[in-house]
Amino acid sequence: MNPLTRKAIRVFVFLGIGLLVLAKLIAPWFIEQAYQGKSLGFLNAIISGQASHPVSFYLNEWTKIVWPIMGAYIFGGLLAVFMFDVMMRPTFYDRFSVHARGLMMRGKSAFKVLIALASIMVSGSVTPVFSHVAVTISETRVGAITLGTGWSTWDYWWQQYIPRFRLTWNDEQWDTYFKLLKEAGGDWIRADLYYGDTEPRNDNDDPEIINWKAFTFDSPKLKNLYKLLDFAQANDINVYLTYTYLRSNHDYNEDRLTGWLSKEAVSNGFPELWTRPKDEPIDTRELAENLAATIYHLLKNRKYTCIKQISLYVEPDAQWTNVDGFRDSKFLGELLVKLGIRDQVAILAPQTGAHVDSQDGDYDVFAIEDYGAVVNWATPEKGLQNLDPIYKSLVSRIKSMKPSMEVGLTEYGRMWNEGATDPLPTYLSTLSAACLVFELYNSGFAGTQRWAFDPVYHPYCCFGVISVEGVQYPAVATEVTFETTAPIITAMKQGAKFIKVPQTFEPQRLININLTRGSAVHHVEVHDPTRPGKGVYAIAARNESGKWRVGLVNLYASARDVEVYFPADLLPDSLEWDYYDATMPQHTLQGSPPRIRDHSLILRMPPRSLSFLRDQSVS
Ligand SMILES: [Ca+2]
Ligand SMILES: [Ca+2]
Repeated sequence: MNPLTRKAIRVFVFLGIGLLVLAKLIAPWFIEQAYQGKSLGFLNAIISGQASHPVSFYLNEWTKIVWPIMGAYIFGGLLAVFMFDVMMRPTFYDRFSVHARGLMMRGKSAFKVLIALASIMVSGSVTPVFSHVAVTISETRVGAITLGTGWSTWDYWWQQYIPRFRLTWNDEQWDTYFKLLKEAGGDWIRADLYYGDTEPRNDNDDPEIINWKAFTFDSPKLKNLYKLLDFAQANDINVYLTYTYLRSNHDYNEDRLTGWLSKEAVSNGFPELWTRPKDEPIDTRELAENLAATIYHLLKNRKYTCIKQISLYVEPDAQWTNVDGFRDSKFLGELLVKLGIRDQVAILAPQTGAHVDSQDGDYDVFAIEDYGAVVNWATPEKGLQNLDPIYKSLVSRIKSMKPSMEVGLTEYGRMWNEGATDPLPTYLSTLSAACLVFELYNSGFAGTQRWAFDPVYHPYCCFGVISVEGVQYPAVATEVTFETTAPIITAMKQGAKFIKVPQTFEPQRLININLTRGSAVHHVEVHDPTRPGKGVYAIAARNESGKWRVGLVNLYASARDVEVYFPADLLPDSLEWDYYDATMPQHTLQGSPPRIRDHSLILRMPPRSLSFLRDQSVS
């Protein structure tokens, strides 16, 4: 039983006892007092016939009406408790409250709302049909996308069978890669480098004194990095630059002495490293010196303004021993201060896969990865599960910090699917990943990067959004295996151009182009009548021009109507609707959303779909 109903029953019982005491003990005493003229004046006046009737007559008359009164109380009270209990039931209450909210959103006065609701109850239609989802956008801001939304890119591999294939791309391949990268949207990407490419031998024995002559910034090995940075610079894409691993097997195998910073390589006579055991830098300060010198060159000599963040490690907890993503940021910060560029580039830490709490260090962006969230497609109404609890503490800390630190998700994309069958998982992971992105932006995250804009990933796991011409994938694959990767490497060597994997590329493109850097994220409330009500996700952002971008995810296998309420003072006057659904089309689909009436519009979301409403107001 509803606890409020239990309370109501208690109130009913106590009132009943009170009424009984009043009727049996207090009322007769009053009658006697009044009979003797000792009571209050107006009561005395009621009993005016003292001469014709004895007091016992009045007491008898009273006794006759006491039980009908009590009976009416018990009957009426039980009915009221029952009605109260019905109203408190979640489905009724939600429908009722949605209707009330709908009336209020349309600017009706509280009195009119009350009248409308009372008439609904009296007329007997006590369960107004609101089977649709309600999304209410508030004027309140909950965050801002200051880092951006985009991709991780990846050039340096640890597997023995994956060479630095970007070194072999011809101009046409680069063109198709950049064309797709541009089409895919995204205004924040990761670029990686190998320290051995800029400092093939340690410059000297002192990590605090840079011997510039020992650095090889003109090395052909850096051609790919410069190509990517040039593209980012020309297309207003911000870049986060990092060392992917402590070594690149391809470069290391060509010149093993470039592995001078790897303790294992040095102490074991520079052996094959492709089995990738955990390794340790000889001196983490040397890695910091390499990054400081390299970033100085990129900012000052090559004049890149697109590089906004740098980081010493990716997944330090998983890839290395005896490094600390927070601690080591301090020495890096000191070197950047000495070079006079500390305020020109942000330090990102710790960039871990296993979540840790923020700690002492010199960093401006707290970055983590998420590959743990899951949707069970047999129970979509339960929504995204297994979200890391650290998000909640991060958000509260962001809000309490002054100035607030930016929090970014630097890798995500592989979402675990329960209850899904082939070939849908390729798409469904992107759909559930969209829920994760919405959830994080609604929590105050400042940026997200999807793993990865790279052709060697099989799309089955949802990592792959681009591929190469002429390669047929088997239906199912694990992350990256020789069997799935070798045909792609071969095709690339033969000059195959890049193509998109529509069912992952298109929905991610929708996310990227709509949730752009500089957007403000507004509070949004989703009411989904299907308990527990998490089958629909929403985000409401306003871009730098003040235009709304409203994202909606329908996790259900059936179409759902959603009513979207805009704040009364921030109404868009024209909207366009892009969506991608479980039919897995080759392109994003477009529909015409109905016009906004009384602050809201009703949209029919296709089954398992990602939708974006784009504000086209001219102002
Ligand atoms: Ca050095
Ligand atoms: Ca040095």
